[in-house]
Amino acid sequence: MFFKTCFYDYRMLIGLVGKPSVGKSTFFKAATLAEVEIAPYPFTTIKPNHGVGYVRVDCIDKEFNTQCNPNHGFCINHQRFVPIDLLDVAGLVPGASEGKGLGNQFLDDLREADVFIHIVDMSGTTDEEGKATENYDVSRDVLFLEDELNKWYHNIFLKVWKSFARKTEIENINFAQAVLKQFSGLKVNEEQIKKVLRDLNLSQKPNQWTENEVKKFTSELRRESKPMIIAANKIDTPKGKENYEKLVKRFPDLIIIPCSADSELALREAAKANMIEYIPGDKDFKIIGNINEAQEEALRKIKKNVLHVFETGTGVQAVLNKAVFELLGYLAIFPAGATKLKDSKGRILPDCFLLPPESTAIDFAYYLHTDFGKNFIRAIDARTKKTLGRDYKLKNRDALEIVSR
Ligand SMILES: Nc1nc2c(ncn2[C@@H]2O[C@H](COP(=O)(O)OP(=O)(O)OP(=O)(O)O)[C@@H](O)[C@H]2O)c(=O)[nH]1
Ligand SMILES: [Mg+2]
Repeated sequence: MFFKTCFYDYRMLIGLVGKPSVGKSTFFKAATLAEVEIAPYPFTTIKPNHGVGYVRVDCIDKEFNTQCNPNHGFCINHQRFVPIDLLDVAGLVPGASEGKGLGNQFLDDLREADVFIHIVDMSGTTDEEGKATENYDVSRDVLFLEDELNKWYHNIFLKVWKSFARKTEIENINFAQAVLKQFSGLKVNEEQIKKVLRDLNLSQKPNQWTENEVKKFTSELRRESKPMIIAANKIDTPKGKENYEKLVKRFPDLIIIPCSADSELALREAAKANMIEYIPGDKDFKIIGNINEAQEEALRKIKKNVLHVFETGTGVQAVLNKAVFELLGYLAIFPAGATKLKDSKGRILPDCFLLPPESTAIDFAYYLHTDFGKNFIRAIDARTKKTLGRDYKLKNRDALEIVSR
């Protein structure tokens, strides 16, 4: 069970990471439409930008032949946009863990992240420090960033490790507790620590681990608690597609989505100015307002070079969706009365919540309110009107009523 206490105000946090000048702030701006600085030189961003972005869910209102009124987010053409928090931070350079660039203090800003989006520049025109170059091997960025993040965890771990190294006998239970304490604030949970210990099949005596085993442990814990998806950005540039294809070949096990944050930003701004009709994540748009020739040409290029080339449109919405629903396996759940879809204020299907994988009906009840959890009687599926027990495993896009005493 996930929600023993309360998660009501909790919102998923997605951290945007990568070396300088790859387009982190552009991605952030495209996803949030917040005003942030964007510029073609390294370390444009120093202080983190925090904003609200959205994941896109096929709204269930269509199935009920109605139009929802979201409390949070919005719904266009029965596509529901559910809020998530986004954090855009300063660029990370190789050697950050030893203090290079801006060092890795800003990783502290990312402690609370549930998942990372690694923005990688596919143009091949920025070097490892974000400065202009040519024919840069983009796969190097994937390797160095993982390495820096792992070192971050490793350094935190070493602090607790020293106290263990002196003891002769430690039980794994105490060890897990001590690691948990050391990583508190980093959204690492005990289950993840135990899973890593199990998966790596390391010796029962952590104080006897070799340096290599310690590294394996910290890297795996990082992967488990801060999973990462890659946004292969600047796909619209001349070498973009070629470098993206190389990257996919080189790292077949990673989730890599082609992306053009710049194109998405242009489309969202044009939509906001009522020049076009565009639903984030779509592969097309329609011109509806007055636009000049230059604007029309820019939009035509986006269509030809990005939207019509890649399955996932500009990739920005696809990256957010894949991070939340594929990588983390979260479920979008709609609270819905079995006999009426309106809340007390007359709003139809006002909420859609994101719950972790494996969540059950009782978890959902606790998520809504501790009292619903404590006094849970049953759940009802609003589509089929069937009764569901406390252990019913939630499915994505479930519409449920919780009945409590
Ligand atoms: N062609 C192209 N250029 C892009 C794209 N995304 C961002 N850029 C450009 O890349 C440059 C850097 O963008 P930023 O968003 O400031 O990059 P950043 O990663 O936030 O950089 P730092 O804050 O310095 O770490 C700017 O000139 C952007 O216009 C894209 O999808 N395509
Ligand atoms: Mg920036």
